[in-house]
Amino acid sequence: MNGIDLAQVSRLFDRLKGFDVIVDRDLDSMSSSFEAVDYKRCLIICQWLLDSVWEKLNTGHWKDVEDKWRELYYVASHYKSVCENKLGKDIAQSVRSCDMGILLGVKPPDWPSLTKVAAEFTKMKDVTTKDGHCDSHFSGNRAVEEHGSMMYADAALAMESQHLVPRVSCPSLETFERDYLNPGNPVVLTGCMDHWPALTKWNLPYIERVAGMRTVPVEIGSRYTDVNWSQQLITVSQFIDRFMKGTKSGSTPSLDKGYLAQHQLFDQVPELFMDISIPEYCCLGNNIDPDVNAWFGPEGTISPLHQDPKSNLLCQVVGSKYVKLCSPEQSEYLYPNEGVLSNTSQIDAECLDIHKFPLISKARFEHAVLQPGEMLYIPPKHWHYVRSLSISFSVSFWWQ
Ligand SMILES: O=C(O)CCC(=O)C(=O)O
Repeated sequence: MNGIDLAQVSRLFDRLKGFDVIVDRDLDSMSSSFEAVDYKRCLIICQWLLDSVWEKLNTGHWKDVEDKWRELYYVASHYKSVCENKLGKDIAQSVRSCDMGILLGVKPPDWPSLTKVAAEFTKMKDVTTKDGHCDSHFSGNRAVEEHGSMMYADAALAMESQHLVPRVSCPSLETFERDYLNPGNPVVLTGCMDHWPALTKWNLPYIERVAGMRTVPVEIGSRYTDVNWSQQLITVSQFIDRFMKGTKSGSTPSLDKGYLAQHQLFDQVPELFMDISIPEYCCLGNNIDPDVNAWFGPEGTISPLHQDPKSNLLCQVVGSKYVKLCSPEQSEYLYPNEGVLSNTSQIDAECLDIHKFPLISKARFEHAVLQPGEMLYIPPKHWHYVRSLSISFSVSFWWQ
């Protein structure tokens, strides 16, 4: 089941060799100890290899790291996961090793997919849904929705008499193209994702069952522009326990905000992809494959006011979100940062400081609250600020 084809291995290793004599030697030892069914030794060598490659991955800028090192990381992670399994370690450990390979490595051509290997490991262990210690307030969609609607009332009040993004029920492709896509107008589309199984299936126990063991990058901190913002690799179960429900001892969830934001979770856990579908409107772009990202987090996650280069359909599956938008023509009123964060405004979109940023009073914002089953079309370069009003799971499709 482990997907390591030994016949392929030596051919592939030759390609990966020649960077470093120690790494070359370790590759040979890793493969020979695996062949000799000495999984204990193989595991130790995998760890050496991963440690040496880790240093390469963390030296200099990420984009300058040669693919060969990342391929090596992928391969060693695969071996590690299989050895752990052969040695009878917890399946969660093998899944974590696969995920580290998926997240930090690159799949060499012809090498088996770690996504598939991880899925096989996941199947081997039917993760308990932990209903026993799950805080009942957050145990399913119903509770999430009740909580969401409470917060929704606040946001709706705040939005009274302000400019609202228009809402349209399932427009034809022609109407969408003519009225929204071509002129670059945002719109909330209703009734277009009613067929998504995710709408009825996704709740915390289900997500934990399907993806609980998977390691994901979680943003820690109120917003990515804050100085104390950071990212951590933790499992989905740890993320849910820490940020979305009371701990086992019944204490309150962490005061830190954690956000599984803009992560290609559906490539990592294809089972979740079966619960959604690519909106038809994406076919109006030139590229048939949109970038699909997951945005999963507790109440109060904030994506600061920023713009992205592509068209976006932000689809709300669980809970609700408040969104504030501003057209690209008004960028001069929004005080974009300089440098790498130039796509992000310096202003706090929900607490406008007109003394510090006087031009902001000229900006005309539009507002929307997205409820489960609704998708927001955000045109390219349109500024958007997003705050979750409850536990929330959204899926974005970027296309052009
Ligand atoms: O939902 C969010 O927090 C932000 C979504 C977003 O910025 C996007 O889809 O581009």
